[in-house]
Amino acid sequence: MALPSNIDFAVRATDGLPTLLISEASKSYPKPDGIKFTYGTAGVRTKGDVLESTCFRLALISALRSKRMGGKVVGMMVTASHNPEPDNGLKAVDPRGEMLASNWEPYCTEAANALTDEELFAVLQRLIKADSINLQTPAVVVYAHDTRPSSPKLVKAIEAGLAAIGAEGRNGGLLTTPQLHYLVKAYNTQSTPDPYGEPTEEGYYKKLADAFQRAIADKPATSPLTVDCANGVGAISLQRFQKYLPASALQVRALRTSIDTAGALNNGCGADHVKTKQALPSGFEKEVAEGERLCSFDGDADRIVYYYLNGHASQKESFRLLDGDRIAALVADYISELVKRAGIADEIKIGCVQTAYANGGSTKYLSQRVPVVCTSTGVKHLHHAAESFDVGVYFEANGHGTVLFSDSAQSLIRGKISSSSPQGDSQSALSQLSNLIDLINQTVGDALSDMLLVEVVLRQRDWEPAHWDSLYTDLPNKLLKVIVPDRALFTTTDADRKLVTPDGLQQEIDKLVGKYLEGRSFVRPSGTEDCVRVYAEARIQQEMEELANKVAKLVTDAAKNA
Ligand code: 16G
Ligand code: MG
Repeated sequence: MALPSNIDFAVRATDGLPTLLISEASKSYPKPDGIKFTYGTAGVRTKGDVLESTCFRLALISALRSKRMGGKVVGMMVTASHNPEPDNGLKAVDPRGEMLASNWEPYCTEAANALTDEELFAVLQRLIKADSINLQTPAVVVYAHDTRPSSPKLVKAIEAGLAAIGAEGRNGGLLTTPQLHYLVKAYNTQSTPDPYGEPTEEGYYKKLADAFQRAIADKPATSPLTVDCANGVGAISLQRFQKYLPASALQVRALRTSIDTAGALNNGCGADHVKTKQALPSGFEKEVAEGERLCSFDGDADRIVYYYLNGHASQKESFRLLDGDRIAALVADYISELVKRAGIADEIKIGCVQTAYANGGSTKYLSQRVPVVCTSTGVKHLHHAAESFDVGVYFEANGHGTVLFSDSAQSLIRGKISSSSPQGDSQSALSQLSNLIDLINQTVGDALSDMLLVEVVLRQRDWEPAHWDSLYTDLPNKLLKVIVPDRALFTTTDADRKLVTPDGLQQEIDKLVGKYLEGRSFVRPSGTEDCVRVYAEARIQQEMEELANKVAKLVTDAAKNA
């Protein structure tokens, strides 16, 4: 006997995916022809005007992720960080506020590239089966976006995807990337014994402002801090944050805050500009003075670098960069000292995580103090490695980083704080560690939270930027971009430090590197741009320049001959 024709739909609508609803909605979000999307290091990233179908489809995947995680809230962030304004991107955030589990990334890539609805459903069905997802579980997704002109349209596509699959969407609005990560974790810990914070934008500001004021104790601000906001969303969050902090606690001068000026985002400013050009944001030479503390956020405010001038702005050599490596050194030293003073050095193992881009000078300095490990580029790798320590300090040289306190380290620290005993040195060190636990955004690198952390350490130590700068000496270094026909020819191993292919290229690089005093160089394909990156460092500036150029030439030749 033939089954009634509505059986198929009924079965799918109750036990399976609501494919009819998704197909209907998906008509408004066709995949653009000829574009191959990749969910890589930092999600999907490309031109903002071709991303609507990807946003629609990744909303479906995010809803499945939420179901897979028992209905916990997951996140989606629309941003292309430090990339130029016409770019945009999307990344998914797991319930603990971390990057999406990497075994889901290939499904994101395949879903984004599916040519038909049938192909899309096949990907989703495979995922549902492979991860035993119960489609009856409700799904909740919180999403937010940066200031790019293409962002509102992409948010609409996310909303359409969530509606089609029947997931609850919560719109976080205009937020920095780390604020979205915060929200995800805050929602999911709301009804636990140890809530991360109030799950609102205001809750985020209050948590940071309170922790900062406790951490600086009664040391008032002595000089203002100038912040380059990259003309991005960091300008908004910094301004909103200031309402929660008395000016006496921190004087901030916010520059590059033009979020509505077309083409201004990350243009001649921002953390990436300052780090890669090793120079001030354009125009700063007329706006800042020698010795002043300066810092730059990137376009979505998950990175920060500090810098200052030790001479007149007109002299190029006056520019002194205090990058992610230096933040790691400053913070690891300070936390180590607090842990010793608190008398818990035997119980708390502090470690540092870097990538191959860390300057050799910083690695040497840190290794003499704490265990240091090197991972592949990309926050998820560093974050994961940092979790193996009781206190894991991770920073990329580009300024993305944070500090993770394990659950047991947090309980140990907080459990030893006594409300009755007098405030001896060990008690004050424990309280300060507890303040730092609240001040630091432990989900992901956060420019605002990292800025406050640096300000606390400098203030507590009474240090000017020059003192911080004097901790160690950087080896001269350079990062070059090489455009090649196919960057996929370049594959790496050993945390990006060695090339596997093209055949023989690594041996040639090794031969070259051996000729330079303290020489080091490595080559890796970019995960966010269509290019290959070459890093080089050496004791002598001129030799380093030569090494960088010669390795770049080897790369160009190898790509041509492949
Ligand atoms: C992304 C990564 C960052 C990494 C950079 C490398 C995240 C959130 N961000 O911005 O960690 O340093 O890519 O870029 O993972 P590249 O692959 O183009 O050199
Ligand atoms: Mg960023």
